[in-house]
Amino acid sequence: MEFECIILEIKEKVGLITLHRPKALNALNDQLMNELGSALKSLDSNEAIQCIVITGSEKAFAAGADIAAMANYSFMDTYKGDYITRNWETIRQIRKPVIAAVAGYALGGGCELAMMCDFIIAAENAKFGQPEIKLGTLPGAGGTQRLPRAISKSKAMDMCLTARMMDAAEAERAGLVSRVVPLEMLLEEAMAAASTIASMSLPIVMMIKESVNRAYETTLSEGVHFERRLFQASFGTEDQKEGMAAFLEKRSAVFKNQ
Ligand code: CO8
Repeated sequence: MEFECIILEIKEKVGLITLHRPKALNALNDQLMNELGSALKSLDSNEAIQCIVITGSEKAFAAGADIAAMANYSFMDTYKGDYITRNWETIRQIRKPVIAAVAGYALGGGCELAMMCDFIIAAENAKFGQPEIKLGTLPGAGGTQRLPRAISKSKAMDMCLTARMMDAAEAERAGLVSRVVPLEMLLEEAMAAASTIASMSLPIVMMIKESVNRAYETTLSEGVHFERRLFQASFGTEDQKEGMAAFLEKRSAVFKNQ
């Protein structure tokens, strides 16, 4: 499939998606979101791919939903028309890990997209924010829900109500991002993390993703129960036998994704 607003590259077992609307700081219009959804689905169903990285440019991961495209929408357009909801949740259906490699602005829908990824690696120049309040609206792709879970109610309120941006150092302190690296190291670091994940057993990787995500949706006792079932299920895989045998034989494991 031909893409115009994203670039899709396959690097060994990693799918790299680069958001690419440079003139609009990667503002997330319908076309970009459709292309992103298609690319994510195709990587998820590609057996050769074991991890996905989404990145943007040095200046912007994404400066939010496309304000010019949605400025004149009516309530009925947004409610009935599905214009700006289509594909926003596709990323949540992806079963393989998705890493956001964020440089520059991750604002509004851009911050929300990054938070929908499994973890965020940020460049030192990254800036996160939910400035929708300045536009007379509010976050619409999970910002008011994922930010409090990621960084506490107090900081989430502060960001959503004042529209202030959080720099990379604060985002790391607050737990929004897992690592901060110099800008020139960002892609290398994200691809190295993706390659490490891609060297593991894919079914176990998927179980871990499913189990960590369950922590957001359920009680502690239900989550622990769910985790234990998956732990038990892992003993039905060849890769668990291989992983433990390799440890005991003091060699590297060779996983077959079985
Ligand atoms: N939408 C459309 N175009 C944009 C956007 C955007 N979000 N952000 C930047 N652009 C465009 C600018 O209009 C400009 O275009 P042009 O050159 O044609 O005038 C170009 O990108 C460069 O931008 P600036 O000149 O403004 O660059 P600066 O370096 O001066 O400023 C900023 C960079 C601070 C990032 C600034 O562009 C800005 O504030 N952008 C808007 C940020 C914002 O408010 N984001 C939130 C958008 S609303 C949202 O995301 C809601 C999500 C809901 C999802 C719902 C799904 C269900």
